[in-house]
Amino acid sequence: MNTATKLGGYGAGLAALFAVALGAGSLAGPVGAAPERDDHGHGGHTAPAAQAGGEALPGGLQVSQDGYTLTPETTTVPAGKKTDFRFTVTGPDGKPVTRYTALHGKELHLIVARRDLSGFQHVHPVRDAKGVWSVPLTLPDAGTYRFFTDVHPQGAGEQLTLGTDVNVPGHFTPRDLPAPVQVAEVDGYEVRLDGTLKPGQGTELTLTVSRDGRPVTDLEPYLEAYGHLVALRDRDLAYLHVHPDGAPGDGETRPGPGITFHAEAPSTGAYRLYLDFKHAGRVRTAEFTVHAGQAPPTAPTPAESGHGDHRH
Ligand SMILES: [Cu+2]
Repeated sequence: MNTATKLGGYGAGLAALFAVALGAGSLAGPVGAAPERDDHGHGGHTAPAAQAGGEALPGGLQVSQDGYTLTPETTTVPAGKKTDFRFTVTGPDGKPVTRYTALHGKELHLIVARRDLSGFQHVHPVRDAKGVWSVPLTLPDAGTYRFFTDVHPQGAGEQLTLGTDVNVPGHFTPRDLPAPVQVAEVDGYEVRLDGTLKPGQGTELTLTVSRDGRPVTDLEPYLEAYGHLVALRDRDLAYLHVHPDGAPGDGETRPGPGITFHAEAPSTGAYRLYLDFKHAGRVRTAEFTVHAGQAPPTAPTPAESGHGDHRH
């Protein structure tokens, strides 16, 4: 009894403290509290953590995070025309960032996908001395695209995936999300996916590359790995962090046919996976739809078979 009362009191105290902290955060937020600029990622700017209810958001959902903002020079690009896409990543001081820590051998990775998860591209823009990034891009079809930058500005507490929408005007025909398959084909290669995504839990995914039915055992290093995997959540395009297991030259990792990754899905639902791999001097992308958690609609439960006309 006594203990319960004490615990209750303790809990109430915590709740009160939390409420005070939230109040302070929301008061300080809009004013911009200049003195506490971040050296620790989320130290100074308390507002984002408080808004997210204490849980870290998946990457790619925010155009601005921890004081760093993705700023395109234009958010409209014509369909089917090669365009020099230019942008900056500005820091907490409002100026374009010019110092980055490389990730997989590049200062910045630009990932592009239309919001229906078609039209994937993974490119590496070049930066000028003033911090302006540019890359020639062709977006073949109309629609709204999500542009992601994977960066680690020096001074930021962690790697950031910032996201912005870019519009391509014209008649837009949305594509339904392709059904899950275990083997994807690209340019005469077959890529088999083994492993499953699980909500809130890290799992291993292995992608095995073959060509004409024969395993490919001479994959070429691409971005300091034998494969680069991007995973996007259907509907909001949350960007998952996926890490390759092993690297070329570590004495253990073989150049195929299997490439293993660690991935964690932030929730149940459908995801689109994009595997970049390099062979015979070219980078190709194999794509998969996968479901984390709930069974995909292609596997009806026995209880539901009564729906079918063929039973009675
Ligand atoms: Cu990249």
